[in-house]
Amino acid sequence: DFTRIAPLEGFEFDTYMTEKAKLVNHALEQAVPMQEPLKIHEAMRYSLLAGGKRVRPILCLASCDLVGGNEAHAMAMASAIEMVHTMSLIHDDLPCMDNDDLRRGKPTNHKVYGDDTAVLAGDALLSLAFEHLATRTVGVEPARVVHAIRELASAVGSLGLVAGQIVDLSSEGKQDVDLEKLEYIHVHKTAKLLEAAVVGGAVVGGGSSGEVERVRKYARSIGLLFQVVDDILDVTKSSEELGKTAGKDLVSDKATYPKLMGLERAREFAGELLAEAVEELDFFDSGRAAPLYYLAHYIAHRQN
Ligand code: GRG
Repeated sequence: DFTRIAPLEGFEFDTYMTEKAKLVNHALEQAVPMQEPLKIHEAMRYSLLAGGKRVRPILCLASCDLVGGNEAHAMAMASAIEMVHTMSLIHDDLPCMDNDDLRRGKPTNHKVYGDDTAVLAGDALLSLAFEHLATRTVGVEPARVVHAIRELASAVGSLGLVAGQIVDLSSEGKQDVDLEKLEYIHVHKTAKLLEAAVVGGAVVGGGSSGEVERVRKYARSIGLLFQVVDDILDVTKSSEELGKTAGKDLVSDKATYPKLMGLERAREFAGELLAEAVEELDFFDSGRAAPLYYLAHYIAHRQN
């Protein structure tokens, strides 16, 4: 159901997003200052501060707030998540992976700094993410910090983002990608990091294990939703561009939800995932849940 009644009259979602993105950008700016060696820090900052919607760090802050935590306690986690996300984009854009020239409306990291520096900028951001999370999460019980580190590490590694990427790369140009494999790729490439963001925010925010598991379910649904909507947008946008009913991804080789289940069923599936996500929020105070509620709707209805 795409049209559930909003739980909080007067919640200004756009203002919320702008304000939180500003806070995140400020924290990221501070987390990676310009210093020697200049070249590597310039390359790290180039991609990290390139603009991005900051959906993951905002989810992290919103989840901390949901369980009654202090937002300042989740800022290091939120920044670490965006560092990991950015490094995955830098590496994904490399010639040995997707070979993309543009990202966030700017030339990709390797186009500006060369492949060697882009690899290192990614490595350095990955390492800094964990250092930052471990050293800059203050006022939180150490066991909770360790828990947050563990969530992020498992989301990134060979059973997380890297798993999704390797299966995706191995599937390229093959015709055997069925719904199960497509879901595996998306759950690992996209949903795992969203899950770490939301769960990490609840963990450092002092959430109970019951609350943490509820937000994990929310995150899994919106993670897959993010990708189903992406696939739908790919089709509908390219059909608009082409002025045809069948878009690029209905005719190209790449497996997508609309291609494997049809556009209408993919839309229904997105609606089901949205409903599943917001159902988990019913157990929380509706005022505190409003940002996550609107974030789920934002992911479902975004136009780019
Ligand atoms: C993580 C160690 C490690 C290596 C990287 C390359 C790789 C392994 C994984 C690829 C991950 C990848 C590129 C996933 C796609 C994620 C995705 C949905 C990106 C788009 O996210 P948005 O729309 O982008 O939030 P902005 O620019 O707004 O942040």
